[in-house]
Amino acid sequence: MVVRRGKPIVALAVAVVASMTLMLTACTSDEPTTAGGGNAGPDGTPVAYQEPVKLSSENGVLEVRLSAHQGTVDLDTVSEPVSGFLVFGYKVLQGTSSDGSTTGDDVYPAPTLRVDPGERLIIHYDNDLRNLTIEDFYDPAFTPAGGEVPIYPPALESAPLNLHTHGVHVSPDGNADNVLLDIPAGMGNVYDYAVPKDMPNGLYWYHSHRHTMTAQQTYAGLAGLLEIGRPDGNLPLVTQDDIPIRDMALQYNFVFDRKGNGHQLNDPNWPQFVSTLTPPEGTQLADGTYEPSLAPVNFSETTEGSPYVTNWYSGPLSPANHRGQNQFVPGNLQSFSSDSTNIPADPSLPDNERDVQYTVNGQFQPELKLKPGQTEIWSLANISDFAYMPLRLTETATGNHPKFSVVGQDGNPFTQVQLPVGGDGTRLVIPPGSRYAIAVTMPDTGDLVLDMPPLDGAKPVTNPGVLYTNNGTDNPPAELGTVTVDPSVISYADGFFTFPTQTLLHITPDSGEGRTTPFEPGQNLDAYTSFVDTSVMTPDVKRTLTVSGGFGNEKASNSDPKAFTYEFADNTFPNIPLIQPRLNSVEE
Ligand SMILES: [Cu+2]
Repeated sequence: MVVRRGKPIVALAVAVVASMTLMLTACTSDEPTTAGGGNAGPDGTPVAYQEPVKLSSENGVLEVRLSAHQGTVDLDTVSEPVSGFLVFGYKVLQGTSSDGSTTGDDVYPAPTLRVDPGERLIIHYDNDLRNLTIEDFYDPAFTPAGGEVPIYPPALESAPLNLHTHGVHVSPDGNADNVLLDIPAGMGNVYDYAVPKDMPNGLYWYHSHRHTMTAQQTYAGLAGLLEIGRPDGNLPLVTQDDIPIRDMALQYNFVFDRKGNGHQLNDPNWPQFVSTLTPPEGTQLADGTYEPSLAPVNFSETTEGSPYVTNWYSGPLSPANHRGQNQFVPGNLQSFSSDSTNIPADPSLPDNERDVQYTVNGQFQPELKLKPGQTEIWSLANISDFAYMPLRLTETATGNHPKFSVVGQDGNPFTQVQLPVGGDGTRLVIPPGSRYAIAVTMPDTGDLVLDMPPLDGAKPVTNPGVLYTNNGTDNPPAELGTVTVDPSVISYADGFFTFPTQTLLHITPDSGEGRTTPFEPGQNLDAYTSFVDTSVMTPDVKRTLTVSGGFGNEKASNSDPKAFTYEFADNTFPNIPLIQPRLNSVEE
C-alpha cells in the first residue's frame, strides 16, 4: 500500500519542480523553451533548435542496448505528453553521449548513433513491443485469398520487429542486418556491425524493417540517425574552415486533436485499411451506425463538435478508390461541401495547431540562431515512412531563394558541388529514406526560412468525401460530399498522395559576424568517395526489366479493401526473376 502510494507523490513533486523551472525560464529569459508543450496553442512560441541525443563510439566501439516499447513522447505543439508512440529506451554500454546520459527513454526521434569507418557498432536489440494498447497499430498485410476481410484491421497486442542500418555496407546474412529477420515480442538479437574501413563518411539512419510493419513502426518512432564518421562526408574544406555541421531528421506526425483532448499519435493510414466492401444503407451514415467509421480511433475522446473529413470510397476494389490521398494534408487545408454543409478550408489556423505537422528533429518550426554570413553544412535526412518533402530556402530581407549547394547524397560525398534539378536549383525534393548534405550561408541581413513551398502547376485535388462530426459517442453522424485541396497549399503530389506546404525551420540572426565559405556548383570537393563513373565503362551485360503495377489486375486479390501490386518483369515478389550479376562486372 505504502509502496503503491509512493509513485503518484513522486510524480507530483517532479511535475511541480518542472513547472517552476518552466516559469523561471519564462521569467528570466526570452530564449525559446525546449520543454514539451512549449509551442502548443495560442500562447506557444517556437522552441530552440536542437538535435537528438548522440551516442558515439569510444576506443573503436559503440555498444548500446536499444529496447523497443510503447511510449509517450513530449511534443512541443501538444500541451500534454502524447501516447501511442513506439520508442527505444537506450543504455550506453561502451561509448559516450552528447548530454552525458548513460540511459534514456521516450525520445523522439530515436538517439543518433555515431561510429567511424573501421569501427564496431554493437546493438543489443530488445523487442518489448508487448501489451500494446494502440488501437490503430495493425498489420496491413493483405488478407489471404478467400479469407474474410475484417471491417477494422485488428489492433496488435504485440509485434515482431528487426533492425536495418539503411545504406551501410554490412552483411545482410543470417542474424546480421537481415531485413527478413523476425524478432518476436519478448525476444532480442545482438547486432554486431563491423563498419568497413573504406566506407565513405556520411549520414545514414536506422529503423525497423519488419516487412508489412516497416512503415508504421518507422512512423511511430522506431527510427534514428546513424553517422558513419562525419555527416558532411569529411570534406577537406569543411575541416579547413571549421564549418559547423548539423543533422536534421525530417519526420511528420498526426495528432488529430492537437490542442484538445486527444493526446494520441494517430495513424494517418487508418482510413485506407478499414473495409468498406459493403456500402452503407439507408440512414446508417447519418445516424452513425455504419461500420466502419473512417474517423480517427480516438474520435469520441476528442473535443466535441470536432469535424473530421477524409476521402470516401465504398464497394469492391477499384482504381476509383482514393482513400488516403489526402492523409498527409492537415484537416484545416481541406474543404468539404455537400448539399447541406459547407466547411471551407482554414489556412489561417496557426501552423502550430495543425493536426498533421512536419518536423525537424521532432520539433515544429524550431528557431535556429546563426551569425550573419556564416556558412554551415546541414545533413538533412528524411526518416519518415511516406513523406515526400520538397525544400526551399528564403532570405526574408530580399525574398531571394538561394540555390541549394549539394555536397553529398545518401551518405556519399559528391566529387563536386551539385545543384538539385528542381526550380533551377532552388527546390530540393527529399524522398523517404534519402539524405542530402547541403552548404547553407546565413544572409547578411534578415532571416532565413526553410519550407515546403507550393508546387508549380499543382492542380486542385477533388474527391468524393465524408464528414464526421464528433458527438462524444461511438456513433458520430456522417455525411457524404466532396473534399477539395487547393493547389496553393500543395507542395508535392504523386497521384497517390498529396503533401502540404509548411514552414520547417526559422533561422534568425545571432550577434557577431559569421565566416562565409563559398560552395559553387562544379567546385571540386576532393572528398574520399566510393562513387565510380560507370558511364565511361563498357557494359558486360545489358538487361531490360519492365517495372509496372496497378490496382485490380489478376495478381491482386479482388476481395481486399485496397490492393496494389508492384511488378518487376510482369511478376510480383517473390516470383520476380533471379538476377545474379558477376562480381566486378558492369551491367546496363
Ligand atoms: Cu531504410
